[in-house]
Amino acid sequence: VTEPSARGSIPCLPRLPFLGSLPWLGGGLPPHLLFTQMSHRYGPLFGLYLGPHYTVVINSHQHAREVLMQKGKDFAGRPSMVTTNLLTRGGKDIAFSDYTPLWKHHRRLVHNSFTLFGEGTTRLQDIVLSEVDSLCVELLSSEKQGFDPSSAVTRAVTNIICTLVFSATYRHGDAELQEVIQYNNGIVETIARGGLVDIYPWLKVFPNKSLSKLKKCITIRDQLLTRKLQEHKLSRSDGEPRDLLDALLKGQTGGQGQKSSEPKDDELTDDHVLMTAAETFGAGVETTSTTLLWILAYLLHHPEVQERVQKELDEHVGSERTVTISDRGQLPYLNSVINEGMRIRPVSPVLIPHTAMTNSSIGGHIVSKGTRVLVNMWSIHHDPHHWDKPDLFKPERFLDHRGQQVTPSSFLPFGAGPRVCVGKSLAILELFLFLSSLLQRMSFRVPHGAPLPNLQGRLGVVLQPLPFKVVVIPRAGWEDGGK
Ligand code: HEM
Ligand code: PLO
Repeated sequence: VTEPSARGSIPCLPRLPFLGSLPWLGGGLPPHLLFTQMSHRYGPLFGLYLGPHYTVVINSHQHAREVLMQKGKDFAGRPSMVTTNLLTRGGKDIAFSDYTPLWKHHRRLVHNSFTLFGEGTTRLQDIVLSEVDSLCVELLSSEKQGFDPSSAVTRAVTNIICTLVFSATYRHGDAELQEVIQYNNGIVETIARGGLVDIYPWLKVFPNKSLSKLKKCITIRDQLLTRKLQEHKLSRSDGEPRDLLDALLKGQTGGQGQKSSEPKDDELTDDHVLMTAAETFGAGVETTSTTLLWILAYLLHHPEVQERVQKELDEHVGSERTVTISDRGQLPYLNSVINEGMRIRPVSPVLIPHTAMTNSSIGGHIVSKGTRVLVNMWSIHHDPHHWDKPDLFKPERFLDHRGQQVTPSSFLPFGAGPRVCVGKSLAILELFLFLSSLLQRMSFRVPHGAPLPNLQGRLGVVLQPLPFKVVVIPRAGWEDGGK
């Protein structure tokens, strides 16, 4: 290991007082592409000033592993930001809360509750499979001329999270489900646009249209979740937790729920419970549905990939029975398609900012406490030194010559270390069960005369595909719509 500082300082963009490096960040490119471009000029590790904040940008998997894993604890902090403070009541959640003993306890509790519903029981799989079934029925009876699949996919994924978090399952068109979907869309639309506000916190005193929309959506969200929390407190028993809300209530000190009016430093308050539920929604819905839509978009571009997945499914599962998670080991090509989708279009092309908790170093360069660190997953997933023709969709890159699965070291779709995605195993379960059942039962085509989906995407809070249309063709045995 090279002594820190032996390598001199990290190359840094120019800066002006007050504005920092902002004048050099123009050009309108989204951050992940801008940073990738800059890494060609400054090297894979460079610094810049976002307003007053010194920020290091990481573009190589070696540095990413050092920051996220080897020195994970040094870099496990989160900066305080205006929009996310609004969203999380000042960091009473998991994703945007700074690294503290309470946060560690909180994260462990959420992680354990997820595990409770996942491994060891078939409950989670049953919940997912029942939504997958309804989605298949809906898609198979859809408009034959072509339709946008995004609302059906979002509804299915939202329903899974509603069951997990507060045991509600909604029927098609339910008013409360519509409300959840709408406020969530409102937050997604506004939170990333408040970008500037997060650089200059004092800007929040100016009227800001998207900030007020964000506040409105947060109010609606909080009313709904407070209602659910009250219902749960009344109907809760000492037995097994029914859902995430029950598990969190049980995890609060004493198990009876604390009054949020007199919180102690080491206790999970009702606010924490509420913010966790809200975040599980946001994270659980946006990421999974976006990934599914990206994979669908790529399958429309590559009918040969779709056929190969279906061939694999026909050989190992057939059309008679439901695919389950125990089939996963038998379907390496499908798993590779999922991996390739998450590689080529990471939902989170730049990870949530990390901050240095102590003085530390990256690649032998000194990094002082409080430095912000942005991990650019886009450039890591498109690094030509590690990926052959990185802009092409080639699922085979995740298979070796014997057709066995391999995981390249430059592949980190869920991050890693102390801040790794808490929903990782849920996400993998969902992606697998959705795609396997969909492709077992139907094929997707571009509607006659319609263009192929645009693959550029649009960066909001996640990187989303632009709307596109599909036609669904039932496969043999599923012509009756699977009812
Ligand atoms: C964090 C990816 C699904 C909950 C993250 C991070 C990434 C990620 C890249 C940030 C890591 C970092 O900052 O270093 C994904 C992808 C998903 C997915 C690609 C699906 C395809 C989910 C689901 C849930 C979830 C289904 C919950 C139900 C979270 C939470 C965090 C997180 C709470 C914050 C962790 C922390 O800061 O300690 N995810 N995620 N994610 N994810 Fe996911
Ligand atoms: C999505 C909109 C919700 O209303 C609030 C929300 C909570 C958690 C966020 C999520 C949003 C977007 C995706 C995030 C997730 C935490 C982890 C995940 C940022 C803003 C990723 C991919 O890092």
